[in-house]
Amino acid sequence: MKSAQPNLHLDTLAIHGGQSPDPVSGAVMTPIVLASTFAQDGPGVHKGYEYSRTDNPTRRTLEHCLASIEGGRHGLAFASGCAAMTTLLHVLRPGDHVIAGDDLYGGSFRILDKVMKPMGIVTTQVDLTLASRLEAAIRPETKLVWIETPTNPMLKLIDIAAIARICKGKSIPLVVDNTFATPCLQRPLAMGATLVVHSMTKYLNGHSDVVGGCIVTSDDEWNTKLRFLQNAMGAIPSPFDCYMVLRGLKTLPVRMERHVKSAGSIAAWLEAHPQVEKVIYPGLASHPQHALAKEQMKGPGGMISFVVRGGAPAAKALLETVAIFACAESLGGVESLIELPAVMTHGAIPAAQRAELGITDGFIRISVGLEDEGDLRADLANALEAAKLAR
Ligand code: P1T
Repeated sequence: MKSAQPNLHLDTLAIHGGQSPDPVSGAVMTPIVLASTFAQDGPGVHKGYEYSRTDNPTRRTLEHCLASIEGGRHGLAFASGCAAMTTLLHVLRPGDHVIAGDDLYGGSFRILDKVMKPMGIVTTQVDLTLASRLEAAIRPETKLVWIETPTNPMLKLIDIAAIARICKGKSIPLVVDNTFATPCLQRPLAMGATLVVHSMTKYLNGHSDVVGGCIVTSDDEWNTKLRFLQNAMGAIPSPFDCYMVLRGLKTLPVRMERHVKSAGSIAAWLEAHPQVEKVIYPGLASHPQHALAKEQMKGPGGMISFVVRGGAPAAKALLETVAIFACAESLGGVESLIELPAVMTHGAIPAAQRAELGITDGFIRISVGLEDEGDLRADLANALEAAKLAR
């Protein structure tokens, strides 16, 4: 069976990575194998598959594709981004210490704070925009460093190569949540990260119709541990969802190009709008890490955060007025989404911590979709007019 070579370009791997026409029928698309179990010629004599929690042909194809696009040796798919994270964190033992960035998806924070902490795994959150802050936070029992970059929702950037160098010096594995950037814009493994995680729910699937997650690594030992936990804990995606993500991945590079282009022009337009107090987008010269964005990323992404003048009433009016943007959690789909992190995606973060980060009542996050850029701007202009009148 011919299979795509790993030295091909990302655009090719997104379509062919881990895939080849079905040897039985010649079907060019990966079959969805729904079987929960696989016939064995005799006890323990099988064709590589025993039971679908352990391994499944559709999932294995997706896992190969994910590994190929992230430039890793091993890919593992899970039922959600949170399932991927929870499974990974179960490698740790009571007494182990985690250092995480200070700005994380609310659900990721909740796993560390409400699931792992009661199990004796303590996390220290540090603003790692200055990589040197990591060293001061490392303890003898630090077993993992966990970062998002760009972060959710503040869009802060963390210097992956600098953090990876410090981690390597102390033999601490570095996990990078690459959900916001995708491998199209950022390759953490090539910059020294040990593991990459994704919420596949977002850009990788790209159509807001699957919840999924994944981990990619080139480390054989990590792969063995994670594969054990993937089977033992069982937080696996369905074959149908695996097929859907494989299908979505084929257009990932094309979609990312358009997300970046539209987000760039909408961010600049928002920054000039009188009703907007502040815009955060790594592609703007006003972003404190604009230089790092250019160095570390191939493009500044499709996510924009901004503060609307007028606080909570203005934000409420804006989110109730938009017509093309949907007021909804999540991101990375073909359709544009708008949300209020303080109430929606980051409600799990304590109010004081939110305030310290700058997640105020007028702080809005948008996921720029693939609609006509002018239509999106007009939709925001109309909603910003409503925000101006709100009190
Ligand atoms: O929703 P799930 O597939 O379980 O993925 C969790 C997750 C992990 N990492 C990052 C960076 C994320 O943004 C998410 C999910 N985020 C949202 C639902 C959101 O609207 O931000």
